[in-house]
Amino acid sequence: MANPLYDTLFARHAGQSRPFLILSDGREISYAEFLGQVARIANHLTELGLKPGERLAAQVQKSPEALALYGACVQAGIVFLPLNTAYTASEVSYFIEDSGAALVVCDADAASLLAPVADNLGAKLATLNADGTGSLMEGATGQPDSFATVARKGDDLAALLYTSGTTGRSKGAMLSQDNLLSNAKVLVDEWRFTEADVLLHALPIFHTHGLFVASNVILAVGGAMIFLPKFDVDTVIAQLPRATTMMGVPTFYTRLLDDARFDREATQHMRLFTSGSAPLLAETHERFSARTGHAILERYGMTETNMSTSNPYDGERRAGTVGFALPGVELKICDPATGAPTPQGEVGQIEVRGPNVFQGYWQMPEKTAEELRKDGFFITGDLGLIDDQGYVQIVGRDKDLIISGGYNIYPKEIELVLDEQPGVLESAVIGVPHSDFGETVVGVLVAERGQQPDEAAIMAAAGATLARFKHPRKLIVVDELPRNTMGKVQKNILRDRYRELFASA
Ligand code: MCA
Ligand code: AMP
Repeated sequence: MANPLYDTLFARHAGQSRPFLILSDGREISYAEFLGQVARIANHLTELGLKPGERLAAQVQKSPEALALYGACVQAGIVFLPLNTAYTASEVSYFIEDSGAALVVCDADAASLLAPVADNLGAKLATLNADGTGSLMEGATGQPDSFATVARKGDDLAALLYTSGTTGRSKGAMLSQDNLLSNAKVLVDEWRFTEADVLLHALPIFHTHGLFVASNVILAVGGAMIFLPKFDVDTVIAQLPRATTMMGVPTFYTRLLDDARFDREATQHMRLFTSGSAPLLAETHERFSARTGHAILERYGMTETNMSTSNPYDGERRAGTVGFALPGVELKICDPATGAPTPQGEVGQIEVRGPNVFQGYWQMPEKTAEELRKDGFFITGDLGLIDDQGYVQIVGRDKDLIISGGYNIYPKEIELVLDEQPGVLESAVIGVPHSDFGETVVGVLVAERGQQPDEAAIMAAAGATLARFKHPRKLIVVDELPRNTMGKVQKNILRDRYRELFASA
């Protein structure tokens, strides 16, 4: 095959008048129209001088054009680098620099801030707005609606997705065509997707969940997506009657359960609800079943591994578990200290190997070697066990990570900002339970002797550099941080101390 990912997900739908995207205003975009747009953008990217293997960084709102931009990169052999729309200019400039992106695509509103950054780093800049306007689409208009697909091999890179790091520096996870394709095919089979499916798509498309798990699966079968700009309870309930399936993070489901309209009748036509990106409480799973009669299918994955496990489509979907390793994926539980497999039923670090596992971190061979073993097993940093029926349970994290509403937040990145503030001697950032987001961020500060940190000024400083979802929801000043005999801050003690703060917020 010339370009396995493009040929399998996109090219086979050429000329099809079936709807691919259904928008909330009722407008429909057929596969044929979508592929025409993909080709026009691919032609324009080539005209702008982008070469296969170069990176295109996109910080754009969710829109049909933004998804077509992903397709255009696949067709033109360009490595797609999607970025969270909440990232600040200072966060984005790191990604542009680290990836050596040749083109930055952003909203016109962000262009004045990002243009000098791109210029400094030798990258071009184009704009794409939420309504599909902007210089990218102006350049694409009038281009031919066919494009000579660039040949790629299965191990060529298709995407670069940045994950935050425990050291505070984000790492670019290199995902090959085969990584994405193998996972899409497995999920289609495991979750029984067909051309008849209509997926309610309310996830952002700058992460694995919304971009690859959801969109690639639908593209692989030629189904349709109700493509919503964002998650909103009223819109989801209004659009639900046309859908057959929905994918979400736990916050989607707890918010829906808080609405009395979301009941058995409203969901009786649905075939499947899946959940992932963050732990789904067993209690949410049970409430959902009691209310709707549907057992949410929980699965587990990572940016670096795509999806690794899933509860069964047929058979018991066990609350509080993430099911079994997917076909082709090997999963083992190992002692974090020695790497040796732990006895069945005991907690250890989850390691996975398979065609789903990424190619390593972009230009970080040491980091890659630390987390990706020579034998191909990836050390996830998640702690789990395999129960007596073979279901994988995630019981915690070995990595210092907070997951808020499905977004990952690495405390180190925030601590580095807090530590720099006047009057702050040191800080520890922790995640505490939050009734809506699952977890939320709390910053615990120690003041410099005789000083009183200015909380408002600290929050303003955090706001200047860090995306809104990373901001501490509360700052607490303490006399000292609890430490163990080795001098390491005992975050578990802090988490216990403040666990009720937002538990019923
Ligand atoms: C928005 N805010 C957040 C979050 N989202 N704060 C913390 N955590 C968040 N996740 C901020 C907003 O900027 C706003 O700030 C305030 O919180 C309240 O916003 P709200 O209107 O409630 O938020 P929302 O716009 O409704 O968004 C919440 C959301 C959204 C719908 C849960 O965050 C979301 O779509 N999450 C999905 C994330 C996802 O797709 N993750 C997959 C990545 P202010 O106070 O200024 O108003 S993980 C992945 O891909 C792996 C591989 C996997 O396994 O899937
Ligand atoms: P990311 O790095 O954004 O891809 O997030 C991956 C992390 O999300 C994993 O390492 C887990 O900690 C977490 N995660 C994903 N799915 C689940 C799940 N179903 N249950 C618990 N944690 C999950």
